[in-house]
Amino acid sequence: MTKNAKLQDWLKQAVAMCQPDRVRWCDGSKAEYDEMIDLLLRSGAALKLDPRRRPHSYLVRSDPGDVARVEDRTFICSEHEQDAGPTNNWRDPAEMKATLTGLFTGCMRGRTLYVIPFSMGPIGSPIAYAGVQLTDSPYVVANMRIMTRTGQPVLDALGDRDFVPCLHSVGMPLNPGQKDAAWPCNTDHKYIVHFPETREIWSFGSGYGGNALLGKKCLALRIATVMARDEGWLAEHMLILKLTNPAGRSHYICGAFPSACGKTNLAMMRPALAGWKVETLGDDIAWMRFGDDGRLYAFNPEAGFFGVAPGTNERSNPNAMTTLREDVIFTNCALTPDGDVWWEEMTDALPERLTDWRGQPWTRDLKTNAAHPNARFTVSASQCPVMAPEWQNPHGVPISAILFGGRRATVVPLVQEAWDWNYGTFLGSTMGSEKTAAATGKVGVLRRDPMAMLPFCGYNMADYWAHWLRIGKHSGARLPRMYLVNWFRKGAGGDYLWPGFGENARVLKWIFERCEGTAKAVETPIGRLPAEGELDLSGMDVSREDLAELLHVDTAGWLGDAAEMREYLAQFGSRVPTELWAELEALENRLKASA
Ligand code: GTP
Ligand code: SPV
Ligand code: MN
Repeated sequence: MTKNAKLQDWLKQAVAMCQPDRVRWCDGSKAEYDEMIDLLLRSGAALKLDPRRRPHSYLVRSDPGDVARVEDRTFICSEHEQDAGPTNNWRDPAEMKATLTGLFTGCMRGRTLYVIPFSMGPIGSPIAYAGVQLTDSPYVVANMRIMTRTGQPVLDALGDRDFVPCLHSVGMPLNPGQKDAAWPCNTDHKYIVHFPETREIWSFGSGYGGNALLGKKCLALRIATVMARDEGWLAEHMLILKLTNPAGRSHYICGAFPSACGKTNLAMMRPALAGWKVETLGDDIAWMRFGDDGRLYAFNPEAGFFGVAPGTNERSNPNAMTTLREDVIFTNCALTPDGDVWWEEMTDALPERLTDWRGQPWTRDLKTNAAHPNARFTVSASQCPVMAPEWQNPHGVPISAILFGGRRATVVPLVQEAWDWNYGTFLGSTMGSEKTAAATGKVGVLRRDPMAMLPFCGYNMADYWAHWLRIGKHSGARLPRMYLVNWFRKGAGGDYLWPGFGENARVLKWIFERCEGTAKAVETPIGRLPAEGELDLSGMDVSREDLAELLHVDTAGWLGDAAEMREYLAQFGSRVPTELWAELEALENRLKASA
């Protein structure tokens, strides 16, 4: 329990508004987790997988209308519209509070309100931050226990300090005697709402992922970006990995890739190069601060992975497959006849018969997805066989390089290095990626996704770029090198030119050796690319033509992209830092001069 006055007051108000039948403080125990799972089993939301195949693991099926983040229902309610910026949905905070108060009034009738104190970052770490989530979803309680540090130790460390209040409801009150839905949610009203000035989160109507596990995107990104801006640090949609060369030297690398664009896979990679080692520190979010030595130190505020299942297999991500052997919550995967899960590309051969993610019989001649494309696993990071021992270091690890990358079928080469922080910030700010199933909407459309933060920045994106540029001017800073990478370049036939996954180690090796000062690069109008023979391709069968294409500087393509970037930046008006315009102009001039 706690004497925290803010928590007591807020809880009292929330209970009065939501009118739950019961209030329950979560202690984060295994017994409590088992109880939540039991509720899910009994409601029909979850199935127990065969313990001989997948011990202590469950398959949960969501409502078919509640399968991903809802970006069009995500709001940043700053006092001034300009402070949310053109890429966020803005509503007046007072009006939004009134709307939400209407929706939340009585919304937990017939249900239990769970109080989940959680810490983003190791409990008691000077750079961790606490939140408290109130929710009526046992699925959320179970997932939060895996994804964050929860329970009494969080309250003890919190004392009477401040925290981020996170109010969540699936938005489906129960009348007396009314039968509950297996996956309760609200079809008509979904609101994922952030109040950046007062640092509050209200989420209504969805039980899925980033909509409902409020420590993740809502707190550790959208609200944290605002705190980071005010306090001089960075809250980013980035993986953190440790790369060690055969001689035993290590560098830590962060990478920003949009949703479902390869963070988990890169973070857990088994390198294709003998003697090289990758260890994982985080797969989705990094908080970074300057250390006394002027370096940026990153740590992962989460304690688990909420990872994309489709595409994961023994070849693409063997470490994830090991992580998933037991104690996993799978959501929206398919079910095999022998009581295990399956998803697209899990096995080379398509199973003959399955139960699909909706619970319908599936046969391979149907040619539909058996698992939802945004099917996910929730699993504790401690189960990953390649976690770096220092992943829970309360001060983080010093970062040598930052990668930016998206899905680009054309134009962007396999890797390019920025000359300096400002150009790297420009490359990150203007990066594009083809949309994935991680959010609702049309898949495959190219959109600008600055630093992979388009859906996750809690304030005006242009001010966020200015913040990045300010970080680069930190006195005494010894800044990481910056890179743009692209594993998703396609050939004329529509196939990926680069094998990706473990083979990405070849690119990481070049980056490592750039950090060490030993690898050579060639200057091009778009940045520094690996010099002839500098990318280690030993034991790999990529054709000369494909390689040429992967490292080709597509001048016309880049000029077209630059024109799009100009249009994109223009929508932010005078808030765009002049440095970014200068970088764009210089890029265009270099491209024209080389054309
Ligand atoms: P979020 O959890 O949504 O933030 O995603 P993420 O960035 O962690 O993406 P993840 O690593 O889960 O990858 C998403 C999808 O991309 C999976 O289906 C992977 O199989 C696929 N993928 C990852 N890395 C590569 C790669 O190097 N090449 C190719 N072709 N596909 C990849
Ligand atoms: C993402 O969409 O970037 C995710 C999954 O990491 S979710 O938690 O649903 O946001
Ligand atoms: Mn993510």
